[in-house]
Amino acid sequence: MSQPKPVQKRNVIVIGKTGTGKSTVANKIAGYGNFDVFHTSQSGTPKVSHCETTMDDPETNVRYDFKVIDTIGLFDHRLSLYHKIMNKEIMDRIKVYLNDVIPEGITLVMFVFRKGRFTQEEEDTFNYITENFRNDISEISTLVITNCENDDDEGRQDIIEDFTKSQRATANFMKKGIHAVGFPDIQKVKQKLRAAFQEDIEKDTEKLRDLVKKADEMRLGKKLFEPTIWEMASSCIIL
Ligand SMILES: Nc1nc2c(ncn2[C@@H]2O[C@H](COP(=O)(O)OP(=O)(O)O)[C@@H](O)[C@H]2O)c(=O)[nH]1
Ligand SMILES: [Mg+2]
Repeated sequence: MSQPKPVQKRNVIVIGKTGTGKSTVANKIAGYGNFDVFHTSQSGTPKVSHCETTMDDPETNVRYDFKVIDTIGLFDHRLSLYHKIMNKEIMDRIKVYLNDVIPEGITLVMFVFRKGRFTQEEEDTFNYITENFRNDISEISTLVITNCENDDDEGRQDIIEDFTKSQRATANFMKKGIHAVGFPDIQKVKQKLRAAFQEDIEKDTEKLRDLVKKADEMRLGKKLFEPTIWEMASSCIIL
C-alpha cells in the first residue's frame, strides 16, 4: 500500500489597487483551468472571497492545500466617493474576513501592480496597506507586476530593476521578491498568437505557484491585524 502524501498548507492573499489584475492572478494560482473562480473587473460585485484547491507535486510527492484569497481593490471608485472612508471600510472587511474565515493565518501576501508608472495613488495605496498590516508581513510579501506579456526575460529584468531603483522602500519591503508576469485575456489575443501567449501564461502561472509553494511560514491572522501604533494613538485621541 502506498504511503499517504504529506500535506502542506499554503494560504495566499492577493491585494492591490483596482484593475491591476488581482482576480486574474488569483484565478491562475487557483488553477481551475478556464473556469474563473474570481470575477475579473467586467462582472460581479466586488467582494473578499477565497477558494480552496489541492495540488500534488510529483517531484517531491507533496500534496499542497492552497487557499487563495481575492480582495476588493483599494481605491475602488465603484464603492464610494470618499477614498479614505472607503479604504478603511475595505481594510476592515479584509480583516474581518481573515479573522472569521482564515483564522489559521497567511503564508504569502501578494501585492499586485500593473506595469507602468508608480503613481502617487499607487504609493498611497501601498502605504495605506503597510500601515494597516503589521510590519512583519514584509517577510512574507511579494510584488507581482502584471501586463508584462510583451516583455522578454531581459525586458522584465529591466522593469524589476527600474522599480527597485525608483521605489526602494517598497522593493525592500518585498522579502519574497518582485516578479514580472503577463496574463492577457486569451480571447482578446489574435488567433495566430494564442498558442505562444498560452505557453507564456502557463510558465508565469507555474512561477507564481512555485512562489506560493515555497512560502511556508504561517503568520497568524489575528496577530497580523493587531492594531498598529497609529491606530492605538488615534483611538486614544478620540477617547
Ligand atoms: N494584457 C493583460 N491584461 C491583464 C493582465 N492581468 C489582468 N488583465 C486584465 O485587466 C483587467 C482587470 O483585471 P482584474 O483581474 O479584474 O483586476 P482586479 O480589479 O485587480 O481584480 C481584466 O480585463 C484582465 O483581463 C495582464 O497581465 N495582461
Ligand atoms: Mg478583482
